[in-house]
Amino acid sequence: MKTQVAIIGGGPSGLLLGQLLHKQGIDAVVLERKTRDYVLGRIRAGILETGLVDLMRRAGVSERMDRESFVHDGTVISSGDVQFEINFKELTGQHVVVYGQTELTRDLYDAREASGAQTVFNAENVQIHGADNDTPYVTYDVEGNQQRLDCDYVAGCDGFHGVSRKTIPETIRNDYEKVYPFGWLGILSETPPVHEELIYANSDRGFALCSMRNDNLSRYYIQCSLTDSPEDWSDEAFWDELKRRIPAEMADKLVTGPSIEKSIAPLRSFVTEPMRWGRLFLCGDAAHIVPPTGAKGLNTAASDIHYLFEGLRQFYSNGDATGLDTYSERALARIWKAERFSWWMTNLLHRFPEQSGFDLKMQRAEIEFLRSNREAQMVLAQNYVGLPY
Ligand code: RFL
Ligand code: PHB
Repeated sequence: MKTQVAIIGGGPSGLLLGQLLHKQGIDAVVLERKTRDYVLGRIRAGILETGLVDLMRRAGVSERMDRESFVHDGTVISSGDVQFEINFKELTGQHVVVYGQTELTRDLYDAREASGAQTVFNAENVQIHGADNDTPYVTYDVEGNQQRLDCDYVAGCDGFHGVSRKTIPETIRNDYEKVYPFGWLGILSETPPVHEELIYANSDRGFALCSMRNDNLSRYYIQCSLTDSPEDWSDEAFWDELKRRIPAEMADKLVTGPSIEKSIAPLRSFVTEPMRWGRLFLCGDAAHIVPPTGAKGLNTAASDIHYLFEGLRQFYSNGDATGLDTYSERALARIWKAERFSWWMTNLLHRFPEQSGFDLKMQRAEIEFLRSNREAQMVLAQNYVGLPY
């Protein structure tokens, strides 16, 4: 089989790139290790920057998102019983959009199927060959039979545990990593959200986040130990702990119910440089991870796709490879800023095992400064709504 762009991974990065290329008349095949249902079963991001919303519109896949998503003009930060709003609209003129990654991915799969573009599911043992010369190809197994896909370029969109990043020789790759000493225990419940905006809560018992998907679907997280497993937490224990970490006024009006999903995510900051090796380009979680505190994971994946798509579009329209040659540099310039923001928000809001009395005072002073200083709020708001592409 032959295509112009081989896309490894059918998560949001790979599918968005595939759809943008399809609209541009550039042929791409997506190779996904799992099934569509498996990919859609993962509950992940919920907050979209307008840059991602615009890309979905450009890809012609925004109809349901435009109808069913919710605009958020601000977010609440709380510390103990003190709470204040960061008003994005007033501070930056911009907003974010609440629309689940699951829904966005479903829309992209539906559009891909409707367009007849090819997706290979259950593609096992994917290997990238010849990325450092002019004739790259990808091999993979389907039901035990090896297949070969020849291509001009390979887009590595296969997440943190994928094969693409590992294809780049260690002598060329520089990995930067920070692993945090806690995780997030998250639940999804068919209950109305406790507040119309998200609440990021710092408390003596650890961090908590109140988020949502729609009027009757809430997503809540609490900081937990890395040794915990979801089975250790009954729904009742989760709700009790959440209530202790959010302002009393919010805890009093929290509507609880059975969880329909419960999972633990470890927290990590990670970047690999460069994001290009010959004809292989890394995008999204394959190249970088942020702790979810700033809601930047899916959004940084989207900015990578923007830069790569522009590079490919330019190349296929007039043979100009400038955009491809500068991809890694441009993508990384934005990534590092999102890494800094996510790391900063994580440090501001969590309890760390080794935190001294002094460290806690510093954290409180920073939150108090943020509460009372418009410029500090402006910095948070600019980063949260998304830095320009
Ligand atoms: P994905 O979503 O991991 O998709 C990669 C796909 O590649 C497939 N794959 C392979 N296919 C073929 N061959 C191989 N060898 C393969 N290895 C893997 C996988 O099956 C998968 O389908 O990466 P992608 O597309 O780059 O998307 C990244 C986002 O999923 C991720 O950054 C976000 O979910 C992060 N994130 C959040 N981001 C936000 O912007 N806002 C948020 O509010 C937000 N909340 C979150 C999050 C991530 C979380 N977890 C669980 C890590 C909340 C949580 C709890
Ligand atoms: C979510 O709704 O899943 C979510 C929202 C904001 C975050 C992280 C996760 O910072």
